Amino acid sequence: MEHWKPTPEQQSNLDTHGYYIARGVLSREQATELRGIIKNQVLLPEPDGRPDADPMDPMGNSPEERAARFRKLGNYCITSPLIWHTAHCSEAIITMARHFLGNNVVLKFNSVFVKPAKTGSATPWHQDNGLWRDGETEPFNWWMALDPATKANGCLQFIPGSHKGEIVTHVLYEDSIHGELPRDLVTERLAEQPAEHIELEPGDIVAWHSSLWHYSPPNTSDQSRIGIAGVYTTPELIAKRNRNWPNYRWCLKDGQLCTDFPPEPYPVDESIQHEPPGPFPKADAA
Ligand SMILES: O=C(O)CCC(=O)C(=O)O
Repeated sequence: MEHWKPTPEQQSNLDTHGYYIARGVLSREQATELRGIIKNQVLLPEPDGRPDADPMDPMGNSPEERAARFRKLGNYCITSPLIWHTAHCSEAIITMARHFLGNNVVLKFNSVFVKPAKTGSATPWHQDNGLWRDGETEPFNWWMALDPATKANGCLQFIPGSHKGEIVTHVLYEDSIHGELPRDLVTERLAEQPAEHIELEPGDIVAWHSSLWHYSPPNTSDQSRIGIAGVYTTPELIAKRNRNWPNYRWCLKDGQLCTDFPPEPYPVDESIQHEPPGPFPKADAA
């Protein structure tokens, strides 16, 4: 496997702004193939789907209804061989992870962020490690565009430099979809430092520090904005943090790219904590 290292500009962006962009990590054709797999998953009705008969599924099963219903496919990327080998466990991305984490790399999280045209909702302002609540600051986090990601269709926004601060307690508002940074802090911060919009072409990635404050707005455009994301950690960091995650998978073992499919689980240490540290506090009680 080739050794990757950031360009001086990427390194300086990572240090000062908390992220860097790498263009064309996958070709446009590869990105289109991955997007096709995801669209099939999201849009095709269940083979035996009869939503009218299912009172727990009031949103229906037509392609339009399914498109409106999915925000995120958590853990989907470890179930799709094409996505796994082309992205999360590919030489192109693991060589970057190795630069930051060393010769043993374990996938911690994987997601598809679907953000459909017209109906795609916002992801609230957060720090990734503010949601994880495991104290990790070291992992390698990336997000890859499979559709063009633009201001119009709700690309990611970052507050540059915000990764240098502490991990802030995330809170829940009445309308929160998950824990988020306190909204008054975000407003104050944005008044000092405007957000940067991360516009990407299919196959480009952005990688950021786990403490970076980030967000994406609703998609009011008629273009979908599908992206995939991954977070890696290492066996040493897993042993150091008192928190277990259920979907660890080996990607790089002693410098060798793992080629198994299904991907090999990283064994969970039963002696460390399994349960999340309780619900996020309510915003007014925080
Ligand atoms: O895709 C999005 O809009 C949100 C992604 C995100 O917040 C993340 O990967 O941490």
